[in-house]
Amino acid sequence: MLALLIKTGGTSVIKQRLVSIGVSMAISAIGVSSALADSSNDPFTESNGRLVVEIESEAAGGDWSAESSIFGFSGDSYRVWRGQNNFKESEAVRGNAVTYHFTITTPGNYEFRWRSRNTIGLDPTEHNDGWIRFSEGARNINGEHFLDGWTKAFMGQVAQWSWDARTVDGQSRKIRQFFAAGDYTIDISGRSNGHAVDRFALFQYDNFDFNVADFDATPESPKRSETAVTGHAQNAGSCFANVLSIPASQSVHVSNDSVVNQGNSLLVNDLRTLLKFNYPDDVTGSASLTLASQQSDVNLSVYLGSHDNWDSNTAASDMPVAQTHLADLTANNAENQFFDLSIDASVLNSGTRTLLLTSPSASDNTLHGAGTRLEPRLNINVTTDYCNSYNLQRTGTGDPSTNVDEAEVDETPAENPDESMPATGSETGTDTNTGTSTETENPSGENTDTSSQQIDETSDTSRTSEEIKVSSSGGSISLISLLLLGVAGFGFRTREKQLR
Ligand SMILES: [Ca+2]
Repeated sequence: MLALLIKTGGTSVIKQRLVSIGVSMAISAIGVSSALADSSNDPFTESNGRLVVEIESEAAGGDWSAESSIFGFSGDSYRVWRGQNNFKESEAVRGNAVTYHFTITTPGNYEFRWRSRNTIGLDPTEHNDGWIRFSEGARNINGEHFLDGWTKAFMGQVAQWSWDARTVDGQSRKIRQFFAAGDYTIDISGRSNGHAVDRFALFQYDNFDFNVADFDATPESPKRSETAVTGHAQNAGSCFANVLSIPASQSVHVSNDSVVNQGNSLLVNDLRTLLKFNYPDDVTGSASLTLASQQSDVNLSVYLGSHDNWDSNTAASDMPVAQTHLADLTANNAENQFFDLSIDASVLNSGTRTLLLTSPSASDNTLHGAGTRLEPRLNINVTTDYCNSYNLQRTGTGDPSTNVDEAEVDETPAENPDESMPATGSETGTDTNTGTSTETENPSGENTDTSSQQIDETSDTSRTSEEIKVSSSGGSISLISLLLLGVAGFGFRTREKQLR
C-alpha cells in the first residue's frame, strides 16, 4: 500500500494526484524520456483523436537549423529552414525531408496543423510555408482538398507563432485526411527560407474545435513504448485551465566537493539536490511541487534553498543550503507515480526560487529528471486573466500593420506559378481562435481543388466520404472527455530567460 507521510511545516501537505498512473512493473525497463530518438521503431501514438509532435523530436540534417532565440516555443527548440527556396513541388526533395512515424488508434477524419512562424521580415506571404507528405494509407476525403504527394502548407501571420496551416494559393484549403487505425509517416521538407516550425498536430476536427491555448498546452504524444505511463497533464511552461506549469531550469546534485548536473534521472540522497525554478514575480496563487519516482520506495524532504545565485559551475561550498522546511514525501509502490507537494506560495514569492531536496535516510532515491515526461514541475494556480496574458505573450501579438484577414491567403504567384490560380468565388468562415480566414472556391478552375470532381482515390473505392464521416463519428469522444483532455493538456519548455 501507498504510505504517505503528511507533515505540515505550516502549510505543506502531500497528496497523491488523483490521476496517478497504475504502476506496472514492466514499465520500469522503459525510459520515460523525451530524448531525441528515431521514431521508426517507436512511433508517436495518437490518443483520443489527437496527435501532437515536437518538430525537434526527430533528427534533421542539411539546412534545417535547430534554434531557440525566438520566445514562446514549445519543447526544446523550433526548427528553421535555412536552405534555398524550394517553391516547385519537384524541388521538395531538396528540402532535407524529415520523417516522423506515428500510429493512429482512433480511425477518422483528421486535420493537419503546425505551429510555425515567419522569422524574416514582416511580409505575410514570404518565408511562411513548408512541404508535407503523408505515407500511403492516408486517404482523401470527399469535400476536402485532395492531397497527392508533396503538399505545400502555409500560413499568413507575421511576428507571431501561428497554428494556421493551409494549402492551395488563393484558396486556403484545410489539410485533411482520413486515417484508418495503423502506422503512418509524415515527411516535412523545407520550402521557404526562414520558415520556422515548432510542433505539429493531427486532430479529429469533427469532434472538437481547434483551440490555440489547448494545442499549445497539449503535451507531446507519447511514443508507443511510453503509452503505459501517464505523463504530466500539461505541456512544460504552459498556462492552461488556471495552472502555470513550470519545469526546473536547472537541476544539480551537490556533494561535499563536487556539483553534478542531473539529467533524465534525479538523484536524491542524504546530500543536497537543487532545483531552480523561474517563479514569476507577478503570481500570487498557491503552488505545488510535482515529483515522480523511478523506484518503488521514496523518502525525501523539500526545503527552500538559502539563495538563488548559483549555476552548475558554482563551487559546492557556495551552493545553497537548506533553509525553510516545506514538505516531506514518504511512499512505497511509488514507481512512475506523481506526487504533488503543496508549497506555501508566500514563501516562493519572497524571491527565493531554489528548492532543495534531501533524504533523511542513507538510501538513494532516484526521481524522473528534467526533460522527461515525468520531470519535476512547479504547478502554480493562477487566474484566467493571467493565463490569457501569459499565452498572448508566448504567441506574440503580430505586426499591427498587417491585415491578417488578407494575409490568410498566400500570394506568391511569382515564386510559384504552379500553384497560383484565379479565384472565381469565395466564402468566409471563422476559424476558432485563429481569426477570420478567407477561403476561395474555384471548382472549375485549373489546378484547383478537385474534390468536387473526384471520388475517393484510395484503394477502398467503395468507401464514400459519408461513410468515412460516419466511421469517424463512431469513434468519437464525448465533449466532456474533450474538456477533460483540455484541462489535462500542455507544455512549453520553460527557459530561465523566457519567464522574465
Ligand atoms: Ca518545439
